[in-house]
Amino acid sequence: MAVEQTLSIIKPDGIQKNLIGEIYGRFEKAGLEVVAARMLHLSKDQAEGFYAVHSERPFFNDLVSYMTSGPVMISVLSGDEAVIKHRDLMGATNPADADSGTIRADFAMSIEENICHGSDATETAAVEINYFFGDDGVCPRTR
Ligand code: IDP
Ligand code: MG
Repeated sequence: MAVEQTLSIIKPDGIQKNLIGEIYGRFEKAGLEVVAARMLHLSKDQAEGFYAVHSERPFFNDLVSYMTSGPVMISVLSGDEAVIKHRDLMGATNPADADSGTIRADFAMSIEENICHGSDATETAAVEINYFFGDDGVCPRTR
């Protein structure tokens, strides 16, 4: 199995619900390691840039408002098959479709306010990690 890195964001509703430890615990139990983390209250420019791929979607403005409504916890996770493992822990985008026991099924309110973000491929993970952490700030894998 390949060791990968992926970008994780606990969105404003996850912070509001005081779920950082709960969510990090799930990552750690699944064998993922937090190798970088920062809490930020995103500016409109930062949120728009991060979600630029969705700029033509009808929900884009609402998504940017939601993502800038409070602080977020941004992390880099490392581990075997980290991208898909993290996506599996999150569950489907719409919590109504998410498997039970996933983060979104357990905590999300709606398809928009869905608690967490995770990169969808190693290529997008590299771009997203660079967006928030640049070339440094990510520790080498420790085990
Ligand atoms: P993902 O977060 O599961 O990868 P994406 O399709 O990349 O899902 O969408 C990015 C984010 O945009 C979602 O996590 C959610 O917050 C929001 N979103 C996606 N689809 C909708 C929608 O149909 N209505 C409102 N918000 C949406
Ligand atoms: Mg996505």
